[in-house]
Amino acid sequence: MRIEIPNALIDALRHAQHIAVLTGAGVSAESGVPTFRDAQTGLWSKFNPQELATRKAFQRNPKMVWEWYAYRRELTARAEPNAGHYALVEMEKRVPQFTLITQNIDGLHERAGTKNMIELHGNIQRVKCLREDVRVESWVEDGEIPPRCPRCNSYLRPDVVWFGEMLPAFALDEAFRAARNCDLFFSIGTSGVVEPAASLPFVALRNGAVVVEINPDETPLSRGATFRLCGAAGVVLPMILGAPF
Ligand code: BJW
Repeated sequence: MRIEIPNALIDALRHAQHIAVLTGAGVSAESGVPTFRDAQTGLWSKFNPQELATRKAFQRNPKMVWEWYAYRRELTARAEPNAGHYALVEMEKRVPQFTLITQNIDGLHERAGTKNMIELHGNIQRVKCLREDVRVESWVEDGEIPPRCPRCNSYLRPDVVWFGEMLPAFALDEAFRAARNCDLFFSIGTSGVVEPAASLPFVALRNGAVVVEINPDETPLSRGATFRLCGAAGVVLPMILGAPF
């Protein structure tokens, strides 16, 4: 399918004072990191989230959950940022204010070079203590899985946000502030079904921002977005950055 960047969008980019961008797993798909809900390749076509991405699941079967995250930690550590990640780095350089809000835990935006970034769902490369909820930088590897917190001997867990858990308060406040204050908002590579992140583009719309969706598939946002660019982030974003703004 031929994708065209509408002139009105180029105009909005030219005049934008604050761009906010929400990204989801689709942005990293072209780096080889599986999405969650895509029917054939999504992680949850093979695994049940209730068995793996909840605190209860971890308490029930800590070894299995730890190993699932260890497998994904290695996979994301090997992945490289793609053309979509790099286009967003370039976008940040071209506007007075830029806020990237990501649901991704793979750290690829940071590795690409994005500066002003909010991680809503944590980062898979970090671990924290299950009991005290504080980050842990080092621990003794004595073969026990999961390893134990050196301070309180509780299990260590990945520093990600599971279903039913609160998002980091500061990150969430900043994300909603950016959605309220931006004049141009991009929602890229997210199915838009997981709250509270899914509400951000609607907050931007209500506050008068131009909202652009980049996704090969339809989402709950598609009909309400100002512009819908139906394609892969790694193709569409470089096209946008190639436009004269
Ligand atoms: C491409 C592409 C390409 C493919 N280019 N695009 C209000 C109503 C109902 C329920 C709730 C509510 N508020 C809270 C809830 C409960 C829950 C929730 O939202 N449930 C819904 C599923 C119904 N939310 C929570 O529990 C959150 N906590 C919270 O709100 O606390 C307070 C509270 C608790 C309980 C009740 C009420 C309030 C926490 C959410 C944590 C989400 N955690 C996960 C796992 C992280 C760790 C891990 O990785 O294992 O985060 S779930 C998973 O989904 C992950 C993602 O960040 C998140 C979003 O997924 P994403 O990124 O959108 O990926 P996909 O796969 O869904 O979509 C990919 C898209 O890319 C697709 O559209 C493709 O088409 C597209 N694509 N290739 C561009 N190349």
